Amino acid sequence: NSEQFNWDDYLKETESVAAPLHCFRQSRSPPTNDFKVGMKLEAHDPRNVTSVCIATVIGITGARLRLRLDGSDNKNDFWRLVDSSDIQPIGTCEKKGGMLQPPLGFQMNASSWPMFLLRTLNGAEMAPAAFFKKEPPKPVTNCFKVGMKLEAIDRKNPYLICPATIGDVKGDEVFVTFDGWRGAFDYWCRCDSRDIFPVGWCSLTGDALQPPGNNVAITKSSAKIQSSPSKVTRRSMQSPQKSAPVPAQRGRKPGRGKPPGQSAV
Ligand code: MLY
Repeated sequence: NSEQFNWDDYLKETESVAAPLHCFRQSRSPPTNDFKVGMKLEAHDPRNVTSVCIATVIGITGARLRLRLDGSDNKNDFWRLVDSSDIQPIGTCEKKGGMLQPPLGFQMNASSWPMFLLRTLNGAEMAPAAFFKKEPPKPVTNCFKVGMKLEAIDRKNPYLICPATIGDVKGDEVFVTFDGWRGAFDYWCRCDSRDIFPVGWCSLTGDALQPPGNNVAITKSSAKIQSSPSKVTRRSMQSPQKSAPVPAQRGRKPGRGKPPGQSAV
């Protein structure tokens, strides 16, 4: 499919360069993901990081796991790389002298936790220790430069990995901007964040890289649209992947690659 997003073409069209591999805290070749849906493991509660909880693998996506904490609801799933230090085999916490905790928002009475834990672990399919990979070392310095391209997790929609550009660099932090999305999803993160990946990551893991946003209807001449977005504009802001693919714009300077306009939702 020639309409599909292609990094080589996109880098040429935007006259930009990919951030070098050594900038990232990611393994050179993505770790293999041997986990299966239904397996249980221990995970730090993202909403209460000092707690180690029981989690179940709800889905597999590339080198990441979609996880849900046992005893929690289905509205707080989170994603972790198989080489994340946030996850470990069942038994690790106890071995270290710790105690498994109920997740934040445990749906039952707190007093029922010990029994819930016993029942949860009884007969559970536990992910084998060999499935957990060692977290890669931190890069020694922040070697990102403004304008470099990368693939980044959309933190508002963390199942999505998208083309992005370094918009700013400050100390150990970088400003991740999402191409074609008018700033609505941008964020600062540490340069050693596990949420950012080198160009080509998704094609190696089999993840579906999102195409850049395409707010192309919005230009300086469309002042009318700015005060009252048309249906078309709204649709293109919400889900670019559902509208007709628009080829990346030619002849633009490196950077965000899209004209200023209305911010996405
Ligand atoms: N809010 C949109 C999703 C937008 C995703 C933007 N990312 C790819 C930067 C929706 O719910 O459809």
